[in-house]
Amino acid sequence: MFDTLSERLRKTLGELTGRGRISEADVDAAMREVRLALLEADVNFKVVKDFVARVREKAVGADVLESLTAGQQVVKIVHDELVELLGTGDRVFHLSGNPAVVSMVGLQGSGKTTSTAKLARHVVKQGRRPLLVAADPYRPAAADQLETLGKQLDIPVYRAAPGTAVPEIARQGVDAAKRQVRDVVILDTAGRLQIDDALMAEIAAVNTAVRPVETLLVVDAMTGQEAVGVAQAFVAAVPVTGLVLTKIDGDARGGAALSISAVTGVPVKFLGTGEKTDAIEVFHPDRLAGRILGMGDILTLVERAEEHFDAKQAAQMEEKLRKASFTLEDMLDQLQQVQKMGPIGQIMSMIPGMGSMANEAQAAVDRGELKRTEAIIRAMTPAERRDPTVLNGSRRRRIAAGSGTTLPDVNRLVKQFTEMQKLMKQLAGGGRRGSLGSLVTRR
Ligand SMILES: Nc1nc2c(ncn2[C@@H]2O[C@H](COP(=O)(O)OP(=O)(O)OP(=O)(O)O)[C@@H](O)[C@H]2O)c(=O)[nH]1
Ligand SMILES: [Mg+2]
Repeated sequence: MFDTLSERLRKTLGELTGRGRISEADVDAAMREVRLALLEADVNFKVVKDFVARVREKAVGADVLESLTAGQQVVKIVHDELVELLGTGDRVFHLSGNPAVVSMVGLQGSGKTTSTAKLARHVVKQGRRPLLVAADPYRPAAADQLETLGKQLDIPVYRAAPGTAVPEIARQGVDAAKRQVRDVVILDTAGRLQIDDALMAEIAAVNTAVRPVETLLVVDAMTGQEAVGVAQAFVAAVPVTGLVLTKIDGDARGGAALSISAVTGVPVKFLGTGEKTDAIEVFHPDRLAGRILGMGDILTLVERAEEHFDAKQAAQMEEKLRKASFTLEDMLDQLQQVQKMGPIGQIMSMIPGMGSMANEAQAAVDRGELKRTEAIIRAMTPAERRDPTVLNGSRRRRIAAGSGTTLPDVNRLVKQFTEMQKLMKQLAGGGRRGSLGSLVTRR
């Protein structure tokens, strides 16, 4: 998501920074591009209008244009305003109360149940003991889905007797949490196909019954401008305290989701970045702005690495890289570790300067190149993995056949690896440190 927006903004802003002095006309031309880029990304038109006006006002203001670094300064203004736009409101996830009650609301299929499980996992990491409550009495399958997720995560799920009214389910859930000494209750409420008065009254009644400290509106970032109206309706019916934007791993333009905060004043608190229960990020507007503007997002990358890399293994890997004793076997390990962190394109876009390569890298993965590399290494004997110089023609043909690839594929990989090894030896000689390993172990 945000790829096209990101690309266009990078191009426009790159042109600004590439220049020595800039004029008011240059700023105006750039702002026209920024405006178009935002509108094309489906950002709400009023939000765009205000945004561009604010940036322009600051950019043509007193000292900026006079300075020799005017281009960079304008980029900084765009960045800061983007952070401001994305970061409306109080983003703290409040978990006060015993139990702290969190209610998940939103349209059907927006990702409430998935996000309930993700949040539960998130609070467990903070040392809390959540209880999930299936507060959707209309579809038994909904409670089953939550129960399955709860089992996976080893988190209890409360189900009321069939026919129980939703506010009563919520009350019973809170009582159950007290009995089971659980300190957070997350209510997974029923989906709404569209804004419907009866169902709105129902979530309002839940709010009155159990007074959630957080009422999170779950919004599918793939829905367009309509999402803004939906959010406004929810905000009018219940005191929504935060947004969870889901499916930002998708390829929709995403601008509408980005506008909700600015229009409603409700802060984004979490992002859903995939279907699995670990695909959740605490929302940091500065990091997203950095990603959109191609400045990378090292902090999120390090956090993901810390979560998915084994620190000891990472240290060993770093040692090997330093001594240039890194083998194809290690490469296989590393490939698998990196893939645990998320889709390659997503990871690359967090590395400063790599943003523009993210799409190509993801496309390569989608074409199955990573799988091919893995298959080739797996088809080698341990001795071959440690020392690919033994790979003569017949061994290479055997590996190609064994991995379902072609001889040129095998040759290419061996060549790439040999070049990489040469580079590592040079770096090792220069005593420089590199690799993700050092990112992880530095802390
Ligand atoms: N790619 C991706 N898929 C997601 C994300 N969050 C949810 N999904 C998928 O979206 C679909 C709907 O998710 P649910 O959590 O069941 O949505 P819901 O709001 O509970 O749906 P109802 O209970 O029917 O209203 C599922 O297929 C999820 O796997 C996300 O962040 N990324
Ligand atoms: Mg659901």
